Amino acid sequence: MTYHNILTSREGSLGVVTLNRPKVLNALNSELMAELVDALETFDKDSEIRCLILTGNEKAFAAGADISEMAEASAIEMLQRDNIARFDRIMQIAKPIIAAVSGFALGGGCELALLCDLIVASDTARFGQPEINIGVIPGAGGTQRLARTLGKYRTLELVLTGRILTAQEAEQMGLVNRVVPVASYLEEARKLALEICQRSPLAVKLGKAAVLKAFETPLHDGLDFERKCFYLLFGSEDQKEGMKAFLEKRKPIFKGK
Ligand code: CO8
Repeated sequence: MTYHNILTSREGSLGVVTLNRPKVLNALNSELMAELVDALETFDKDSEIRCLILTGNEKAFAAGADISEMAEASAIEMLQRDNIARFDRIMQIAKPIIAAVSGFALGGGCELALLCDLIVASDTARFGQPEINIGVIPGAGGTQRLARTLGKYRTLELVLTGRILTAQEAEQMGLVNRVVPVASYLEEARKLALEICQRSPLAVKLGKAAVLKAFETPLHDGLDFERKCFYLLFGSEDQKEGMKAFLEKRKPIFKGK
């Protein structure tokens, strides 16, 4: 697939996807969403890639779904386009995705960041669900993922008033992993990604799956899933190598086997 709305690059075992519609603050139109899913799924299948970064530019991660594409759409047209189903496909990506967010992460842009596994924010980042200002509500997971992350009252304030959070507020509320100066947010995301890249890819994959399970299941089922993943990893060469290296006081070499 040729991409017109995103850029992709490989940096060793790191795959980077950059949203690239700067004139409209990376508004998420159908074409961009299709390209984004394709790029993430391609990196996910690539055995040399261990971690992904999703980013925008300094001014905007993404200012939401493309309003010009939706404004006159009927309910049936929205259903037929079903851009939101693409968010479900991003949820199926097995490798960790780090959102490197600067500037606006609003509406669908905030929901896209919330789909990622870690969020590194620049001190200029702004998070919010302003859909209420244009007569709708979040549609790509915002009400559910924010409620699970921030709790009922903070989420309702954001969803019902459209209030925008500063990066510092988002950090205090536990919405982001860290806030760094705008000059270094991408570098910080890279550092975090490279740390993950050095771990066993199998353990990383199952670690992500097990943590995400916590949002889907009762505790007992989540614990059951975690235990099975834990035992399963004893079938990997990486587990043998990791524990042997610890005992031999050297750095492990993980192969993802
Ligand atoms: N859609 C389309 N165009 C946009 C969007 C958007 N979401 N956001 C900004 N733009 C465009 C502007 O129209 C403007 O274009 P032009 O230069 O041609 O007039 C350009 O980007 C620059 O924007 P502004 O001039 O408005 O820049 P400001 O710095 O003055 O303001 C804001 C920045 C505050 C971010 C402002 O642009 C804004 O409020 N944007 C809309 C934010 C919003 O309401 N987002 C929610 C959209 S609804 C949604 O996301 C639902 C998601 C559910 C499904 C997802 C499916 C993909």
